[in-house]
Amino acid sequence: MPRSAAETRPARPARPARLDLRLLAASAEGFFSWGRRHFGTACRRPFDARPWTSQLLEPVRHFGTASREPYVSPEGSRRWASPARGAGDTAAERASRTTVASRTTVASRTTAATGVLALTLTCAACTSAGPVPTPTVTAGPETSPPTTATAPPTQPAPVPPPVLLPTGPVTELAANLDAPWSVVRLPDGGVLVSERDTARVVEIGADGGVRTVTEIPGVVPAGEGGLLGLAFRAGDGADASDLVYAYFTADADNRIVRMPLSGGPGSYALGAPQVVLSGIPKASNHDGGRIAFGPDGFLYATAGDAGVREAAQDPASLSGKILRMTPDGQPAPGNPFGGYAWSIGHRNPQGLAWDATGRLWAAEFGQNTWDELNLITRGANYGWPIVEGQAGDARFTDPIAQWATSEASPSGLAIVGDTLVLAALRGERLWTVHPASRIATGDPAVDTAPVVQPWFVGEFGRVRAVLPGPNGDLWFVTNNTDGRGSPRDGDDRLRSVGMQPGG
Ligand SMILES: [Ca+2]
Repeated sequence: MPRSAAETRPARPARPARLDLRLLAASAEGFFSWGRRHFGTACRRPFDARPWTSQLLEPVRHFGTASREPYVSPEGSRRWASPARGAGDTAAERASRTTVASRTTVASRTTAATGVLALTLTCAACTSAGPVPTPTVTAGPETSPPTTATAPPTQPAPVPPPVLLPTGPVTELAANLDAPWSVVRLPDGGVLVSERDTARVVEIGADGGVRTVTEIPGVVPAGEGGLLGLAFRAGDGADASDLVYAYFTADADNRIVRMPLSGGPGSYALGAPQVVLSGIPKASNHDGGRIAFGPDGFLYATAGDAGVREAAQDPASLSGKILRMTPDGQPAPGNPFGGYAWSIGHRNPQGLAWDATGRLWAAEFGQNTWDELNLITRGANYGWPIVEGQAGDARFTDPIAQWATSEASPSGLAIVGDTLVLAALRGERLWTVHPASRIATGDPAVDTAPVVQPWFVGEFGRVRAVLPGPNGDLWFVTNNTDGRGSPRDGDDRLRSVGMQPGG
C-alpha cells in the first residue's frame, strides 16, 4: 500500500541561519564545485585565500589509492562533532538532533573525514569529461562606455547541487519475500532477489508478483549463512551470455558461483552454476556475502571473519577481507598482496558502493561498540580485531562514520547522487551520510563534519539492502523474517522511496 510522503517524512535538519564570511566562502566553494562538476577541470577556484573551506579539499590527496599513510590534521588532534547542529532550529529539531548526536559519533579527524566526503562532490567534477564551455561575452548597449580588462565577470548565483534525502513518497514494490538478502536490477527492467534461507532467486514482476527463477543447489543455510549476494554482468561477446553471480554458504565454505541468464521480464531463467571462487571460510555468523562489480570491471566481495578474528589480519586468508577478482575468479591484477585481498582487517562487511569518483565505500558490522562506514583503499588495514571503530592508530584506517551497534548494524549500502545510504538491521532504519558543506552554518566545528541522519526509525523494521532505483529513487528491502525480527503481515517487502532535494 503506497504511503504518502507526509506519513513518512522525518524532520529535516536545521538550515543555516547565519550569513558571514565563512558562509560566503562555503557558497563560493559550492559554486566552483558545481562548476567543476559540469564544466570539468577548467573551472577552478580563482583564489587561494580560502578559510576553513580549503580544509575540505586538502586531505583528499592523502586518501589517494596509492597512499596508505593516514591523514593527520594540521591540528594533530581529533575532534568530535555532532551532526546537523545549527542555529535557528526549533525545540523539536534540537531534541531530535540531540538524540542523534548522543547516539551517533561521526568520524572525528574532522578535516580528513570531511575532505573525503567533500570529494564525493568535488572530485566528481575533477574527473568530469564534460565539455569545457566557450566563454561568452555579452555585448552591452552601444552607448555604454568601453569595458576594461579588469572588470569583474558576471557570475551566476552560487547554486550547489542539492543533497538528496529520502523524503519522497514510499511505495511498496513487492511483499511476501522470505529473508530477502540482495536485490539486482537488470538492464531490461527485470528485478531479481535472493532469499537467504530458501536458496531461491525470485523475480519481482511489474505488478509486484513474486516468481521463482531457480533454487540454487548446494546452498546450506544456517545462522547468518545461506544464499546472500547477487550481482549481474552483461555478456561481452557473441559467445558470452549475461551472467548472474551469487555468493552463498555451502556445506564446507562460502563460495561465489555464476549462472547464465536467459529470458526476459516474466520469463527469466538461470542455468547451471559454475564455481567462480570457493574456500571462503564459513561460520554460523560473520559470513559477509555482498558482491558487486566495480567500475574497473572486477568483482568485489565482502568476506566476514567467520569467527576467526586473527584471520582478518592475514592477507593470505580469504576471511575478514574485501576481495577483488576477475569475472572468472582469478585474483585481479593490481591486488596489493598478490592474492584476492583488496583490503584487510574487516570483521563482517556487508555493504559495497562506489561514488561518482569511483571510490569504494563499505559498511561493516562492529562487535559490541562501533559499526563502521569505511572508505576502502587498496591495501589498507581497517583494524579488526586489534581496534574497532575510530581508534586514531596510525597502523589502521579509521572509519569515516561510526554508530553504536544498537543504532545501526548496517548490511546494505547505496549511493544516490552524493548521499550515502546505509540499511540498518538492528537499528531498524536507514542512515544517510552526506557532506556538510552545503548547509554551512558558519561554525567550522559543524560544517567540517559529515551530516549523519536517521530515517524511518522502527517504521518498517530491519532493513537488509538498499540500492539505487529508477528515476533517482532509492529501493530498500526489509528483513523481518530472518529470525531476528518481528514480521508484519506480508513481510518481507521491497519498497521504493523518492530521493528529494534537502539538507
Ligand atoms: Ca575498523
